[in-house]
Parts: sequence; C-alpha cells; structure tokens
Amino acid sequence: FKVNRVESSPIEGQKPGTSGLRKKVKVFTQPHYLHNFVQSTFNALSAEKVKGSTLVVSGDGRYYSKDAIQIIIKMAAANGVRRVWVGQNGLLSTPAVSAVVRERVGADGSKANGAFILTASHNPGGPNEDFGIKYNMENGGPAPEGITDKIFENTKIIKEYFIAEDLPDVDISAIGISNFSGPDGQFDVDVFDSASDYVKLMKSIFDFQSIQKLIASPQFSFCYDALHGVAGAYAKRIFVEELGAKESSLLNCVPKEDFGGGHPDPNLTYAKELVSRMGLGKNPDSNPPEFGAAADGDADRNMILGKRFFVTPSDSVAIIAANAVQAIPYFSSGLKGVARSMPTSAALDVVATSLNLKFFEVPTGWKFFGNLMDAGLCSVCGEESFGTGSDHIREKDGIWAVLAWLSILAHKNKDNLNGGNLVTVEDIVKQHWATFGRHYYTRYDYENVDAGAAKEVMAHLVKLQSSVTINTTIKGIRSDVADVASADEFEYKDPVDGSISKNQGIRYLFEDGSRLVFRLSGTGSEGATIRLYIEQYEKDSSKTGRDSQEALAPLVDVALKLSKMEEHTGRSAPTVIT
Ligand code: VG1
Ligand code: CO
Repeated sequence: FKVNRVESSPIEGQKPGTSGLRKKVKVFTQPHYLHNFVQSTFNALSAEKVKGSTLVVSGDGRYYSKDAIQIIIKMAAANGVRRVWVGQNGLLSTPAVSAVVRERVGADGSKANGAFILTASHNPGGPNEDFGIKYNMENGGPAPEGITDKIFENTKIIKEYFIAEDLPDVDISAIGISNFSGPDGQFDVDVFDSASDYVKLMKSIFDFQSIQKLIASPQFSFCYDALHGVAGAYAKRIFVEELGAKESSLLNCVPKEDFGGGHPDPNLTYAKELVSRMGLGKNPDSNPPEFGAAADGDADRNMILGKRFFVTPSDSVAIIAANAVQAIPYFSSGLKGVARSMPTSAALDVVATSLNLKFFEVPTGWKFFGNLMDAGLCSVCGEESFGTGSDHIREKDGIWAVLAWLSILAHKNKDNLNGGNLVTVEDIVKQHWATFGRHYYTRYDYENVDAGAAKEVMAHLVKLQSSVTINTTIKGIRSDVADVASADEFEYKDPVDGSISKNQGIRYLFEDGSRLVFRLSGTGSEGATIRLYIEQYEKDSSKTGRDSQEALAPLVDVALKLSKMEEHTGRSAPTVIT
C-alpha cells in the first residue's frame, strides 16, 4: 500500500471527556472528524512510539463501528503501526480490551502497546445517537489527563493526516491474520476470538467450580441482561457454557448496533425488563430469580439485584471488599488497598477502616484508579455509577462484578446448597449494614440541561460555599438536617505521579457525615448534565431498614432549594434517579 497525506484543518469540540470523545454519529461522520482525532492521538503518542507498535481496535459494536475500524486500520498502516488486533466482528468489551492489552500474546510473540476503544458506553446507539472513541495505554487503562490534554491540543492545530487509501477493507468477521506490505515494511491485521482471552482471565481469578455448584443448586436461580450490548458476546460463554446456567437465563444477549433501540444503561430506570423479572418496578414478576444482573453497552458497568432487592453500587463495592479475601481466590493473600471515586458513598471507607486497608478517594472516571493499581496500592475499587473492578485489569468490569457476587453467594452458601436455607443477596446486604452501618444514597441526574443554566447552578453553589451564613440558609430550608462542617471544590493530587486535577465537583460535608455533591457530567454528547449525589450515614442498626428516598427526603429538599435547581434549569424533577 501507499501512504496518502491528506490536508485537514482543526474541527472544534474534540476534547475528550470523562471517558473519551463522545458525540452524535452525525458529528463523527463529518469529513475528517474521526481522522483528525485519530491522527491527533498518534501525534500525542509521538512517532517513535507509534512506529512498529501493536494496536488493538474494537468496541461495543455500536452503529458506525465497522466503518470506523476500517478507517483506523488504514490510518494505523499509514502511521507505521506494525499490526492491528481486532476482536471478531469488531467486538471487544471495554474490560476485554484491557485484558487483551495486558495478557494477549500474538502468534509471532507480539504484545499490544495500546488500544482504540470504540464506544459511547451507556449512551444509546444508532444513526441518530452516539458514537465514541477513547485511547488506552500499554497498561490497559484509559490515557491519563496528560495525554488526553495533548490530544485535544493537537486537534486544535492539525494540518494533515496520513492514511493508506488503497489498503483493501479487511474482513473482520473471519478469524485470521491478513498481511500487507507498505513503505515501512510489513503490516498485519489479526482478527481473533473476542472472548477467549477474557474468559481465561476470569477463570484464573474466580473458583468456577464453586460458582457452578451454586448455579446448579435448585435453591438458586439466575438471570443476566446485556441490554443488547457487547456483554452478550461473553455472557453465553461464561454463564451458560462455563458455569452451566440455562440459556433462558440470558436476556437481550445478542449485541445490536442500536442496542435494540434502548438505552444500554444498567439502572432501575433503563433496565426495565430485568427490573420486572426481579420482582421490582411497575410490573413485577410474581416468581423472581434469586439473583439478577445487567451490563451497559461496553460491559464495564454492572447492576446487581437480588429477589425484589436492589444493591446500590456504593454498597456493592464495599461488600465485595469486605468478602474478597474469603470468597475470591485471586485475593486470598489479602487486599493491597481500596479506592472509590469522590461522589461514591463512604460505605467503602468504613470497610477500609475496619479491615485496616489503605484507602483512596479519587475524582470521577476510571483513569484515576490505574496509577494506584500500577503502584500496587489498590486491589478493589468502585464508583457509584455502577462501576466496580479490581487490579486484574485497568478498567471497570461488569462481568467480573457479577462473578464476584456469585462467588460471595457461593461462599456464604457452601454448606447449605443441599436443602438448607439459602443466604440471599438481601441477607448479605442487610448483614453488611448491621456490621458497618448503612449509607443511604441516591443520585439525581438532570440530563440535557441548557449548558448556560448548568454553569449558573455551579457558579451559584461555589459562591454559597464561602458564605458564612450557609448554615442559617440551610436551617431556613429545613431544621432537621445537621450543620455543614465544610464545603469545597474537590481537588485531587495523585499520590503516585503528583499530578493535580482541579474542579472535580462541589462538596457540602455535614457534621453527621451526610454529603451533598454537585458536578457536571463529562460523558454527555449534547447540552449539559448536572449530577446531584446525596448521602446520609446511619450507624444505628435499628434504623438501617428504611426506604432510601424517604430517609433522604430532608437532604434532597435542602439540595434542591439550596442550588435553586428549578429556578436555574426550569426542571422540576430529574430525568433519572438512581
Ligand atoms: C459517568 C460516571 C462515571 C463513569 C463515567 C464512564 O461520568 O458518572 O462515574 O466513570 O460515566 O462510565 P460523568 O462524567 O458523565 O459523570 V462508562 O460506563 O463510560 O464507560
Ligand atoms: Co461503560
């Protein structure tokens, strides 16, 4: 093939957000749009690093992925990349990409140097919906801010990109290696099975036999909803073929370009079918299974449900941390430490204190956990946004979280699978609250708000923080909440590389441990999304069984009035409550 140099010019708005660049498909298909971003990434990595390298390119299979993969292959060839690895049909979940970068060895002994992941995660897909791209580094984790800032700077000055226009399209539906030769020598495209590296890794972490026994037990029942995301490509292999679950326990496990028209976000609002099946929501089934879980489009998120019972993600990571050493072979020699994102509830903090573990609080987004893991400081981490994971890879991992819960259930039930009473998901959570106290928690999302109005809300809240009369204002709204002890804008200094991330959300910390956090989303593709996180700690075990929206009502009231949410945004209610 030949290398074509194509003249280009900067296109506005290519700043990567919390997890890559996410825009409407119509934006991505503009001339030069994807090309500019890909070339800017190669330029940020520097030519020496790109030349001769091995690059993974795949994603959640959403609309436009197949075209994007062919474009990136041609640009990789033109920029001197030695080989591109593609999951069959362009499918690799985000955690599987991370696993492939870290673990896979090519037929010629090669290892990957980085990856383009094509996904907009939990955002809908299709010609009128979202596409996304993000770059992951050699450790299998998202590029740090130093790199994403450089990529953005490059997009603002780009003049040209390189592409091998005459390279034929590669058939990504067939496993095998295609060889080409160009001006720099040989170039290969290696299409491989999307699941096998990931399945192998999971089998090295968990005790599959003990999970098999749980699943085979007549007292237990299981169901998994991939919401037509890429998790479907792994669910059948792992839950059915390896662990013996029935095929009928899989819902929506065929990956689709538009996620079947749904919103592939595993929460109580969007995972409606699973929610009903588990005996919750508006149309509850009468005979729900004991355990249910769902994933998002790229399979890095998870929702865990018991029979008629929802596990908040903040509790989930705390419960996994509290039980990991006993229940999961990978952790049997102990946890190196634990970490959560700032808005995630302090349930994990209580476990860390009680087990005497190193503990870290990082800004929102998985990229901040990677440095801690690379430095051997953190084993288990999580976010309130249905993200849970560990140092087995450098992304959050939806199926890993399900296997972690199945392992805990298998461990707690190891002596009563032959007729004893099953310890249920609900029992495990309630037992955890009795031991550690409960963090009542909810998140309100105001999606697609006018960007100016969102800025106003945040500016108003920053101003209020420094007000000496803040407690008088709050008491004027409700007298039954505690005093604010401090308020700030969260700033993080990475303990490993010393880098500083500012303006990571506005916090109001109350004297009784309650918190209100406000921040703007960095993953939307249009307008702005305001997230409001509300949390209250209850140590008294006689009071941990309340309905969470009811327990949090006073704080919600304060948050909405303090922020003047309706006045600024015109919204009387959030779009999503989780
Ligand atoms: C959201 C979540 C955040 C998560 C991010 C990526 O970000 O709040 O916790 O890490 O999505 O998740 P934001 O900036 O919109 O609040 V996903 O599954 O992209 O991969
Ligand atoms: Co995701």
